Amino acid sequence: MLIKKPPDIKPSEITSKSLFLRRREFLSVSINSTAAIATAGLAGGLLAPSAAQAGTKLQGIVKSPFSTKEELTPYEDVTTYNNFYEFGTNKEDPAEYSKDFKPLPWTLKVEGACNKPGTFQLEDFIKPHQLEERIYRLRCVEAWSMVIPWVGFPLADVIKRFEPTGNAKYVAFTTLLDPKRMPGQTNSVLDWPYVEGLRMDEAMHPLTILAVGLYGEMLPNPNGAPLRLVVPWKYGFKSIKSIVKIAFTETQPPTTWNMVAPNEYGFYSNVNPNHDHPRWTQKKERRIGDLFKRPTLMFNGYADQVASLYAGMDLDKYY
Ligand SMILES: Nc1nc2c(c(=O)[nH]1)N[C@H]1C(S)=C(S)[C@@H](COP(=O)(O)O)O[C@H]1N2
Ligand SMILES: [Mo]
Repeated sequence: MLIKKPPDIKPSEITSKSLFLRRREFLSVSINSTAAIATAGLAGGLLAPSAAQAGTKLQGIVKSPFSTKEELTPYEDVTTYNNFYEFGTNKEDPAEYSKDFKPLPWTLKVEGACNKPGTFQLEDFIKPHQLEERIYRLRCVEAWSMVIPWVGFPLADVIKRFEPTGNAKYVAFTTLLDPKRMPGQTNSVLDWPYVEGLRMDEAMHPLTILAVGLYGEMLPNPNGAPLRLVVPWKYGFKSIKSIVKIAFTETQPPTTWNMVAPNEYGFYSNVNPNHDHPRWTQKKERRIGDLFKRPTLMFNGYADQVASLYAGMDLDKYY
């Protein structure tokens, strides 16, 4: 993961809708980047753990053909309207209460049913992977949605690298547990740490990515710095933030929202307009920034790519 010098940022990388925001942000970011470059040294260019934090430009990103061409949700909305209960339960809380969170240095464990378990510094974990920009829709179970230009790499590539054994049927993910750094964890609204899981074929699907950034920069804290999952055909809560552990398991792992309310949130949690949440409809959603609601699409519009994963399954039973 390399730091991009401010003059290298081409106008072609900036969308017209967000041009103003990006310019404004560019001014503040260049200060961070300069500090990071000074520490890391231009020759090496690798992230300096103490200096590089949210806002640092990522370098060497290729564009993915899996991206949607829909209009992007502005950076401001993507980073100030969040669900991240570790920093509070209101949408504005994460932006406010994650301000002092320093994601780096970050240690990540890979364990369970695989031949090559290990403990990594984030940089070493990311290094073998080609960063891609993936513009995906994110649809929250609360019936709002966004279009976000993620930067990440396929989870499938990561999984192959650790050589799961034949016993690995699921992949389990765990968020950092550190109430001193994540003040929302002093509230018992959830059973901490936040955990999530995917069936192996879902985890291996080419649309599933681990994200390390958005809008061309390291993940902002409210979006799950420094590493999060993104599964675009599932409700937003499956996309677990600030991951410290990835484990291969033989049995279906527990998932946080399922433990809170099993009749409301299943293990699969596929976006499904035909299966209502017990307390509200899932037929429509409001794209953040829009005045009117739009219909919610099966599998969040990714049905052509993912419907076959669930062939023969009763999606009212396995919601
Ligand atoms: N650790 C953790 N991950 C989490 C959450 C959370 O509270 N804690 N909220 C989820 C929910 S409900 C949604 S909709 C998405 C929101 O992602 P975004 O803020 O980047 O849009 O993050 C998901 N990942
Ligand atoms: Mo959500």
